[in-house]
Amino acid sequence: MKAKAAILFTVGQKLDIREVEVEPPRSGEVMIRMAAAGICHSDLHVMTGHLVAQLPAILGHEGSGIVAEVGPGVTNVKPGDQVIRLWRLSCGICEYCSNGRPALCAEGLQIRMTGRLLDGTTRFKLDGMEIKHFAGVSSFSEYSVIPAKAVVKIPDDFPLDKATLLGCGVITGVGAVFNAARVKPGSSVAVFGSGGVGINVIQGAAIAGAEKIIAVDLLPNKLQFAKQFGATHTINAKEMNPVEVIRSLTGGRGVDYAFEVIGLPATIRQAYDCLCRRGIAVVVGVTPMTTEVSVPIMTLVFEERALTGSIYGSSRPQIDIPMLINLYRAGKLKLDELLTGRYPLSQINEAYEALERGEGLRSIATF
Ligand code: PAD
Ligand code: ZN
Repeated sequence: MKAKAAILFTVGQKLDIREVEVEPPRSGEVMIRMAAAGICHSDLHVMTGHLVAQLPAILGHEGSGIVAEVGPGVTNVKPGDQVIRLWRLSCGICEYCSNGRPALCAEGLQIRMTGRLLDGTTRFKLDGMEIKHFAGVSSFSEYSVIPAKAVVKIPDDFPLDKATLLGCGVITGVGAVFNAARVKPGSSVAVFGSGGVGINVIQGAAIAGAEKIIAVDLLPNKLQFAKQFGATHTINAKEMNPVEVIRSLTGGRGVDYAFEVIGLPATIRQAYDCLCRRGIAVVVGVTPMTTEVSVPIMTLVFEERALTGSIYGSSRPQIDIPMLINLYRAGKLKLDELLTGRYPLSQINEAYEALERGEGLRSIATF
């Protein structure tokens, strides 16, 4: 089967739209006809070399579509089902899966590091050349093949464009609040970075019943969005020192929870510095893999502050995605307002340029 797809051949280049050959799904795999794919900063990190991936690869790790074909042994979905694709495969039986932390499963890491599916091969070819699967998803392709365990079936009447956003931005942001930090009602929260993922930390904190939600960004439009999604206070870090303002907004105490959703050592340190005693800082943003951050032992030990990370919202997608769908249907989770841009696959580079300029919140590529 032929499909148009956006390929990254070399770090620093734009995505190239090419027609690739997609092989049928093998045992335990499904082929998806993509409906939409999300424009997330993590793909941009791959294009700039901040995040390492095997190339050439079809990028994209947020996406939704319809099952076109299933390989032998697949029982959880059938052709015609609407699905969301997960960028972290999990085996379901290892220590981490059993403990409710499937994003830490080694099976998913294997696909992420090799760019090949579990049998060690790829389903994409371009003129006979092997093309890798980014994050095992490669959502920037009209058709792609993925392990059946890495899809979540969603209701037939759920709009696929909105569903796309659940697959990374929403589950990562809301999940960091619900699963990693476990934000309590009445607590105070600071969020560094109000982009596509950070805005979901903000709305997650609002759903969790936080009393103060302080959004930090450099762009006035993002801070405007932050208010719309539940921020009670906003700070433009270009104009003032966010740590000082957060301390003064909390009467000198500091916040219970701080989230870093940018991916910079300086803002990770700011998130830690604005905590109260026993406060928790959760890093969601991705920095280059060799980056290190230091914090003073004085506050780590004597104030029992915590610094931790959250991958894929520390979520259990088969439980959390249906929960997010229910929250949307109950009018509590904003998805309509989150989707601020649509680009045909042919204009995917323009979508990434708009992301770099800081326009909108979350965009999708459509097929
Ligand atoms: P985005 O570009 O939509 O948002 C980033 C935001 O940070 C923008 O609004 C910027 O204006 C703002 N910003 C940049 N520098 C600063 C600064 N110094 N101070 C305050 N604000 C600043 O990106 P995104 O929301 O798609 O992704 C955010 C990060 O999260 C990125 O590093 C991405 O790779 C990471 C991510 N992590 C996971 C995970 O599982 N941990 C999943 C998905 C994305
Ligand atoms: Zn993402």
